[in-house]
Amino acid sequence: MGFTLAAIVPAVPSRYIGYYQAWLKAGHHAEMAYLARPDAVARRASLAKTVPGARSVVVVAANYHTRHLPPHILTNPSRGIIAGYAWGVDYHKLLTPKLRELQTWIAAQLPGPVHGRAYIDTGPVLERDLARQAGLGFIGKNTCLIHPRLGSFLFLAEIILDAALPFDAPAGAAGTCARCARCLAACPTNALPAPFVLNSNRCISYLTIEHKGEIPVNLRPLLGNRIFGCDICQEVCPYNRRFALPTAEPAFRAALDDMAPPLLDLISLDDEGFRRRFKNSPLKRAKRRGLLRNVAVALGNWGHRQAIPALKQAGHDPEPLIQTHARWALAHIEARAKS
Ligand code: B12
Repeated sequence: MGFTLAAIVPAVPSRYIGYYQAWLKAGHHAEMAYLARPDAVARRASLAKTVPGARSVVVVAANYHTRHLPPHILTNPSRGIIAGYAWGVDYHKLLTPKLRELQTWIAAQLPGPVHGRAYIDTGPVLERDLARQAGLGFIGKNTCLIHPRLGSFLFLAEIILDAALPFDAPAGAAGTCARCARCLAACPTNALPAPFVLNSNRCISYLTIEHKGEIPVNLRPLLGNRIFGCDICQEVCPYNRRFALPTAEPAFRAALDDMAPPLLDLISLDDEGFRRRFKNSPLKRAKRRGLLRNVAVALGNWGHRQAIPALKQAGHDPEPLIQTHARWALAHIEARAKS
């Protein structure tokens, strides 16, 4: 069905729920309040709260890697870099039907009725922890689930079932970061203050996708040209550099302008243009106001005079969030020109 990895594990309580609670207590979830809702935390701790009588979890991963962008594209400040997971078709749309199909198929193999829930990304489930338990990889210092022979460009998903399936043998040693800490050193905003800890308040992925308001002024220059999500902590990971293999899924492949579009093409998008261009794309999540906010910041960071006319126009956008960031960018360019 297109999944790269799969394993079946018993639906036991997570060993790492304490780690999750400490992360919330430290405020590392920023404004993602849904992560801290007591009912949702309880469901993360116990899968039986989601599927009564939960006994098995089928954990799957789908490789979405297509290519590494070359340094001259990544560092071209006139282009905005989009995170690899968002280059092609929205994975929720693509993989949810496949996951449901797998659930139906499993139910058809078993005698008697089977109840279950299938999730990809959006459920109250510790997906990385489940994938680790299932032996699909290990947790890296960048907090990602890393497969020792595929890297971390993997989507995770799971089907929780009340039936007892034959479990896969517990995985052996899966790999480790050992002494490598390139991800911590490479993060421009220091969003990884310690190994295995991600502070969303500083994470470019959070700031450019999930954060709805103004981007803190002190962090804007550090965003560089990342306009939707961020892969820096994965790009520098030796497991990805050495082992990431291209996915067989054509829906994840994309043209250069879907991976690193010229910023000036995006800043002028109106509502209709945005809707048309990102109809099937994960970028829809940021909405026009979020994406153009990010693009304005990246244009300010480019600092080129060529951006001035478009930014002046964006400074009068009906959307106040775009206005304020475009005005910041203009001031930033002027200040740089003077210095
Ligand atoms: C909220 C969220 C975010 C937040 C917070 C990320 C974070 N690191 O916590 C933000 C918006 C920043 C984000 C960013 C990204 N995300 Co996100 N995100 C989620 C979401 C919805 C919840 C994650 C969560 O609960 N975080 C809280 C922390 C504490 O939990 P955790 O990261 O899962 O860590 C657990 C395990 O590490 C476990 N654990 C298990 N074994 C071990 C061992 C040790 C030693 C330790 C210390 C811990 C540990 O303990 C933790 C708590 O249980 C999941 C989907 C889901 N339902 O799980 C996707 C998910 C984690 N995201 C995903 C992706 C693809 C991304 C991005 C790569 C997107 C991008 N390119 O911009 C970045 C990666 C940034 C990063 N380094 O994490 C994938 C990750 C796939 C993978 N291979 O790891 C997921 C699983 C979605 C999916 N279904 O594919 N994300």
